[in-house]
Amino acid sequence: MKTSEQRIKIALQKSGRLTDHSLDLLARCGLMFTRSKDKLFCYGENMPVDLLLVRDDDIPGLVSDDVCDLGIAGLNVVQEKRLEMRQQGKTARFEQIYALDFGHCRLAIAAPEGADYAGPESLHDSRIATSYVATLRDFLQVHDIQAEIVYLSGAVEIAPQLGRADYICDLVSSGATLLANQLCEVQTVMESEAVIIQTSQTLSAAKQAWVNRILQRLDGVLQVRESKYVMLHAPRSALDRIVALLPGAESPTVIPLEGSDDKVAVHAVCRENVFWETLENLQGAGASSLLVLPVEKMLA
Ligand code: PRT
Ligand code: ZN
Repeated sequence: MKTSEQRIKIALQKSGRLTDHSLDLLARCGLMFTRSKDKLFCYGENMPVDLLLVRDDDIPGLVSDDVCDLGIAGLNVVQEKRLEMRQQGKTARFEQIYALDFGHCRLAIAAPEGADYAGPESLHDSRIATSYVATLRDFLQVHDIQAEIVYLSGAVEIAPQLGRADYICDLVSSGATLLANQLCEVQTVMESEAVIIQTSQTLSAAKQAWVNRILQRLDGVLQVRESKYVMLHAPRSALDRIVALLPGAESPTVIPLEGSDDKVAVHAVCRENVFWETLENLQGAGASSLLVLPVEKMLA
């Protein structure tokens, strides 16, 4: 096997909404890379991992065709590929591993302002413009709706003004684009965020070991995102109440305090954000010397 075949290839969006978040996530997993001159390739300096920078729509296909071992893309794009292949009688050869908590949006149906919409049945015999043909077709089939799908690769939101469609089915995050085009969101088709996918192909043991390592680090990075390390002093008598107030804490460490029989120190990893209100409630329950620290890395 050539050395290049032993290196893991991860497909990422080259330039767009997911690019910075994806690169940042991998950097936080400890990956250091140099970018090629044409910016299509990043060479991993400290791990046998290379990044392929491509259009987001191509990522699921590259992983399914085994050109890349892993890929980071929006669930909307991943689901579209999966459904497109299923509708062609094929099976996408990738598995979805984690949701990555960025790139949040939804695929939604929108109608011109003032239109009557009483649920999916209102879509009967209408024309719906979208770039997400397979996902929309699946939605219409599930709801047993006959409608015409008008494929547009971009600028979907202007289709109703041009008289090309009655509805659109497009991604929405803030809703500002719909508003600017006098459109009103009427139906969510799917919620989306960035996900990491892995080829279903069996990898060599060495490659799989590296993939597992990267996924474990990714899991660690995602887990610590909201996590905080809380330290406080508590009267022994109020210990149960105080521990119950710690958000998402698992088995806190309780340490005796030198020279004090009735007070202990409590250390806990809280898997949720710790807000001022929580600290005030802890204080109200008798806690003192409260300290909240960010957690940088975690390995279960
Ligand atoms: O060149 P390439 O094909 O890679 O880029 P692209 O233009 O297809 O992708 P890009 O960077 O726009 O989006 C990449 C991914 O980001 C998408 O596949 C989604 O998973 C995710 N994402 C999150 C979004 C949005 N939010 C979003 N708002 N993708 C697109 N939009 C569009 C939306 O359709 C609307 O037209 O942005 C516009 C503004 O949205 P509002 O609702 O905030 O006005
Ligand atoms: Zn795209």
